[in-house]
Parts: sequence; structure tokens; C-alpha cells
Amino acid sequence: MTNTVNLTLPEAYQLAYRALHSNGFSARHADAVAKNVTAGERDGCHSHGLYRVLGCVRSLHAGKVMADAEPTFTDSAPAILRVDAQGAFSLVAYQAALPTFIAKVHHCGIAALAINHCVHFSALWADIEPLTEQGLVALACTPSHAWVTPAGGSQPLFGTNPIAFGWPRQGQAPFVFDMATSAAARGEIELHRRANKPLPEGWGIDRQGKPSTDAASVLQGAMLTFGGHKGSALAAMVELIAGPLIGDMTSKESLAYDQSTGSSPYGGELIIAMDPERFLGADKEEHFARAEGLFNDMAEQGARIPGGRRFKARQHSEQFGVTLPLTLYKEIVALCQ
Ligand code: NDP
Ligand code: PYC
Repeated sequence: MTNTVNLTLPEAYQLAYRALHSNGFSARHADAVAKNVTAGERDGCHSHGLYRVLGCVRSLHAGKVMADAEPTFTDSAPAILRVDAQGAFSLVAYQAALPTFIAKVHHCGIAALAINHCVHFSALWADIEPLTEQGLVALACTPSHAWVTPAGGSQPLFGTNPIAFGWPRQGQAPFVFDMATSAAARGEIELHRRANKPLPEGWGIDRQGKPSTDAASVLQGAMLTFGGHKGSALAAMVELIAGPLIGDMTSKESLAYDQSTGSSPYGGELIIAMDPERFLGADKEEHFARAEGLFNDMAEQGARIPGGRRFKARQHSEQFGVTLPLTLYKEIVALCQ
């Protein structure tokens, strides 16, 4: 007997939607989350694919996410928009804010969007792509829960704090990197634990502060930043600019708010976008051709272009669907009943 299940993308969406809606999420939120996790699964980002439905429902049952909140807006400055998710997932707030945010970016050349009071479980490339599709250069980051020790320390303090960046490209997929500032996303470690697989070295330490490749021990101990002090500095930056700068929680505050319920992180996300047309005017084409030269030089050396694996996986899934572990499939089906 096979221990996987193959689903078309519409079937994957329907499964996620039913699990979310039947547990109490409004149609609008269930749709936004189901689309997001289906896109994650489609792009081969399993740590932020359908597996996340379990955490979304857990967060709802724990009372740590609002099921039907409507976002509200504050126009803080010509180049700053704030959207308050009112305790719901970030996705509906982001969607609702996008048209005004994009108009501000075009108007000012650069603008920032702060999403406040949101519960955040999702991959950031999904927030970058709607901006690169509009020809914009974009950057996004968010704190999470205090799971990661700063370089030189031994106790969890930072979140896994992802940073994503996107650059639009004419006639082809954008250049997008999206990376946790920890050696790997927490979701990746959770998937290793579920599959009973050892972790690569360098991802975490156990409760006693010893290096460990056992996923459960690392989940109870602490995760490590990527690149030692460099990832640590970037993680601290994310805490600051997507925490206190936008009036929202640090990862330590988010974990305290969680009260050991195992819910998704609560706090803010900062997105900054730039309009190349406003920076470069008539010279844009010339300078974007130079950027293409950079990508070509990378590829010529055999270097993998970040985002390339994901876009390839997307093409494959659109044709052949996605494959879920049978245990995960059954857990999500059980949530629908
Ligand atoms: P990875 O380490 O798998 O990948 C990070 C980036 O590096 C990706 O853009 C990836 O491109 C690229 N990449 C990977 N390997 C190579 C290579 N050999 N050469 C060139 N580029 C490469 O991801 P993470 O585990 O760091 O993060 C996974 C996801 O988790 C992200 O989407 C992130 O947003 C999400 N996350 C969300 C959090 C939240 O609070 N909401 C917290 C932490 C993480 P490609 O995609 O093409 O593989
Ligand atoms: O995988 O580290 C993670 C994560 C945290 C919040 C959402 N994903």
C-alpha cells in the first residue's frame, strides 16, 4: 500500500478550505489560507504547504487567531500604510491593503506597509510575488516565536525571522529569495520530526546546549541562526524593524502571548517596495538589462538562481498535482468531520 496521496491543485485547495471553514474560519479567511497553503504545496515548500492547516486550526481552537476579523487601515504618511489585521491571519489584511500600498509605491517611488496584530504562519514569497508582478522591487520580513538562540548565546530569543526579496524580470519568473534567518525554518524541523528523519548538523542544540541532529530535542532546545553572527544580526534587525519600529511584538513577546498553546506567531510584518520607474525613469531598461547580465553570470557558473527550484516545482504541480504523506492527508480529512 502506498503511503502518499496525489491531489490535483483544486482538490488540495478544497481539502484545505473544508478543514478551515468547517472549523469556523469565515469564507474569506478560509479561502485566503487555503489558497496560500495550496500555493506552498504546489511550489514544493512543504513546510508552508497543507501541513500548515493543522497549525491554523490549532491556533483557532486555542483562541489565538480571529476567525472572521475585518482589517482596518491607517494612512500614516504619504509613503507609509498601516493595516491592522485585528488578530486574524496576515493574508486577508495584506490582500485588502495591496491596491492602496501599490498606489503609494508608484506615487512616492518607495513605500512601506506595516501589517499589525496579525497571526503569521505563511511563506513570505507569496507576499512578494504580487509586487514583482506589478514591476516593483520588494522586501518583506516578520518576527515569529522565540525559538532561535543569538550567536554566542544558548537560550531561544529570536524568531526564525524570514527575509524575502523580489526583483521583477521581463518575460520570465522574478528573482525571489525567501529565507529564514535560522539555519532552516521551524516548519522544516517539524517535518523532519514527523518523518522520523535526523536533521543536518548545525540546525540546532538540545536543552543542555549540545549540538543535536534529533528534531524533537532541537524543538525543545534551541535553533541556530544561519551563518553564525551574520544570520544573528539579520535576525535582530527583523525583530527591530518588524517589531518595535511598527509598534508590534518581538518574538519573545509573541511566544509569551502564546501561553504554550503551540499556535502560530502573533505580531507584525513589514513590507517595503520600490518602483524602478521612479528611480530610473527612461533609463530603466538599460539598467534592468545590466541586472539580467548579473543573473546570466550567476547561471553561467552553474549557480542556482533562488526561486528557480520553486518555479520549476510549480510547473510540475500544475500538470501532475501534489503528493501528500498519507498521515498528513488523513489528519486534514479528520479535521473536516
Ligand atoms: P530554504 O533554506 O529552503 O531556502 C531559502 C532560499 O534560498 C530560497 O529562496 C531558496 O530558493 C534558496 N536556495 C535554497 N537552496 C539554494 C541553493 N543551493 N542555491 C541557491 N539558492 C538556494 O528556506 P528556509 O527554510 O530558510 O525558509 C522556508 C520558508 O519558510 C520561507 O518561505 C519562509 O518565508 C518561511 N518562513 C516563514 C516564517 C514566518 O514567520 N512566517 C518563519 C520562517 C520561515 P528556492 O525557493 O527556489 O528553493
Ligand atoms: O517555519 O519557522 C517557521 C515558521 C514560523 C512561523 C511560520 N513558519
